[in-house]
This record gives sequence, structure tokens and C-alpha cells, in this order.
Amino acid sequence: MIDLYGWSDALQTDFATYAARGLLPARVTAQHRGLWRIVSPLGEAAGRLTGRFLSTAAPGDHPVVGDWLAVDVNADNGDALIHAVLPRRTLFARRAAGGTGEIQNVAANVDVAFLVAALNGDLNLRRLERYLVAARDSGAMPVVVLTKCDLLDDPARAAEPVVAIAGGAPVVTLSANTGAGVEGLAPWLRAGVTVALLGSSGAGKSTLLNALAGRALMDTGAIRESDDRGRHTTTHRELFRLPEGALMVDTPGMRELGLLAVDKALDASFEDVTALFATCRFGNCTHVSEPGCAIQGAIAEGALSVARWRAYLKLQRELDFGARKDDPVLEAANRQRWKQIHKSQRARQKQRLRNEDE
Ligand SMILES: Nc1nc2c(ncn2[C@@H]2O[C@H](COP(=O)(O)OP(=O)(O)O)[C@@H](O)[C@H]2O)c(=O)[nH]1
Ligand SMILES: [Mg+2]
Ligand SMILES: [Zn+2]
Repeated sequence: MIDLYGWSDALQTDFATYAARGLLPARVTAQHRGLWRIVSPLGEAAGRLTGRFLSTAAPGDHPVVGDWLAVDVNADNGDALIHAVLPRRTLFARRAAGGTGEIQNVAANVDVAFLVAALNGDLNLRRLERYLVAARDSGAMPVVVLTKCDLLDDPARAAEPVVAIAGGAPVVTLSANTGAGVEGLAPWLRAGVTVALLGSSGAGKSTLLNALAGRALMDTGAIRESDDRGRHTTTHRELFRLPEGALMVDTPGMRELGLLAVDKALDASFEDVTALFATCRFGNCTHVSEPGCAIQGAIAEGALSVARWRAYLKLQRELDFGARKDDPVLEAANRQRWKQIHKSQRARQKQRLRNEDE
């Protein structure tokens, strides 16, 4: 059962100490107030945290959708007690709205982040840049998904500015309504791969999920429009199994995506900008008015847009501010996470090269 939800031999190895205590592995598929819907080898169940977990864990350690757990399932009523959250391979988090700086974990163990935006209306490049940084920082692979191409005469042209800011992330243009372009997502919709849908409300996330699933798993804006009883759209996060075997997490739109990334994730998303720094005449160039500044030069030539340069500065300021607010422990954890991500990336790369050799 949990094999269908992405359980792997590597996870089984990590689980050995819990298995020895008689606990079962389980994955979080949805989260409600103080209650988690989980799947374990015994099927679906409702899980609660043990008293010990509640009294010792920080809120950041509480389970979120996508987490792997060690649980104890009560054979009589099927309820589960959550003893532990297994180490997270990736974690998508944000600074919550309202300036409190509170960190909110959104989804764990996501392999691929679909950053969903509608091609029609106001396609906001600055917002996408922000999502790209957050996705890279989570450890997941970002893929930009541009929806509603059926509403445009020339969708490829509308997608061009997005390709320019995507920092090498794949960009897929599609329509969930007509099915055009949906096959472009196939490389990531493989068995055991966890994909998260992220993006503004109304972008078409739930419609895409339903189209891929072949049935209405989540309410969409379309239902709300045709139903005057006011059924609402996505208000919670939930993980579903698609027919091809991929796991997909739908999320409600986030009005604000406060960043808490490390500089590396920002730089990876803005390689076109950061590559210029090395070619400024002065090593300590502030890129404002120094002679021989490569940034100002690129802007003058039209090779770099002022809007993109400003976006970089804005996100960097936000990160500096965030880093100061963070406690050092959190910052250290963040860096540790990056180290691990890079390690596994290197391992994957090696594996790939080895496969090519064979
Ligand atoms: N024309 C068109 N409309 C779409 C498409 N995908 C979604 N929509 C509409 O966009 C609105 C918002 O969709 P929804 O899936 O609820 O967005 P979400 O908030 O991101 O989950 C609804 O009215 C959908 O019918 C599409 O591919 N083409
Ligand atoms: Mg939705
Ligand atoms: Zn400069």
C-alpha cells in the first residue's frame, strides 16, 4: 500500500530503528486541526500526535502533507498515534503573511514543484521569480506550468518572457480544459514521484489535478461559479495518487510567499544576473554607478532588464532581513539542508554518468 505512495528501500533502511519498536511507516495525505490523514500498510487512518511528541517537538517539527511518519495503528478502531516524523528529503516552507515572521511548512518530501500560473490576464514574472527561489530552496526541482493556453492566440509567444526568467527550469504550456500540452508533464508524472502544485489562487491548479486524475478530486473555481450555494475552492492541502502512479499535492493559493531561502537558491534562480558580477571592473563593485560595472552595462545594452535587476535586489534584501530575524539554529539547519541537497544532487549526477557509461 505505501509503496504506491512513494515508500522506497532507502526509506526502509532509515526506518529500521522504528520497525524494531514495532512501529509502522505511514505518509501524511492531508492535515486538519490536530489531526492528520495518513496511509500506512494497513490502509487509511486518522492520526494524532503522541503526548510525548506534543510536549517535545517544536511546531516546525509537526507533520505536514507529504511527511513520512512512524506510527502505531490501533487494530480495534483504526486510529493511529504518530510517534515521529522521519527526516525530510525536501521541505517547502514560507514566511507567513502578516509580518510576524512565523515560518509555515507547506509540504514535505516533494520531488518536483509545479509552479502554476495562468497565461491569460496578469502573468506576473516577479511572482514567478519568487516561487522559483522558494522551490529551489525547498530542494525540489522546479517546473513552470503555464495554464489556460486555450485562451490565447499565440501562447508560445506569451511564454517567452517566462522562459527568459526561469533560470533553466523547464517551462510547460498547456490547457487543462482542452488537454493541449498536458503530455508535456509526462517526464515528471512517474510512479513514486511526488509533485506539488504551487501558485496563486485561480491559476488552475485544481483543474489540472482533476484533469490528470480523470475525475473531480478537488473543487475548482469553475464549480464555485456555477453553484450559487457558494461551495468554495481549495482550502486545504492534500496528496492524491494519479492513475500513472505519481503523487500530487494540491495547495490553496498563497496570497503572500514570504521567502526564507538561502542565497544559493536566489543565485541559482538569477544566474544571468550573478554571472555578471564577476565581470565588473572592481571586485567590490556595488553596481550602482562604478565605471566598468557589468550590471549597469548590461542594462544600458538592453541585455538585462531593469525590472529583473530590481527583482533580484528586492529578494536579496528580503532574505537579508529574514536571515537577521532567524535564530542561528534555524539558519544552521537551513544550510545543513542545502548541504544534504547538494550531496544527493551530486550522487544523482554520478549515477547518471555511470548509467550513460553502461
Ligand atoms: N479556459 C481555461 N480555464 C481554466 C483552465 N484551467 C482552469 N481554468 C479555470 O480557472 C478557474 C480557476 O481554476 P482552479 O483550478 O480552481 O484554480 P486554483 O485556485 O489554482 O486551484 C476556474 O474557473 C477554472 O475553470 C484552462 O486550462 N483553460
Ligand atoms: Mg484550487
Ligand atoms: Zn558592478
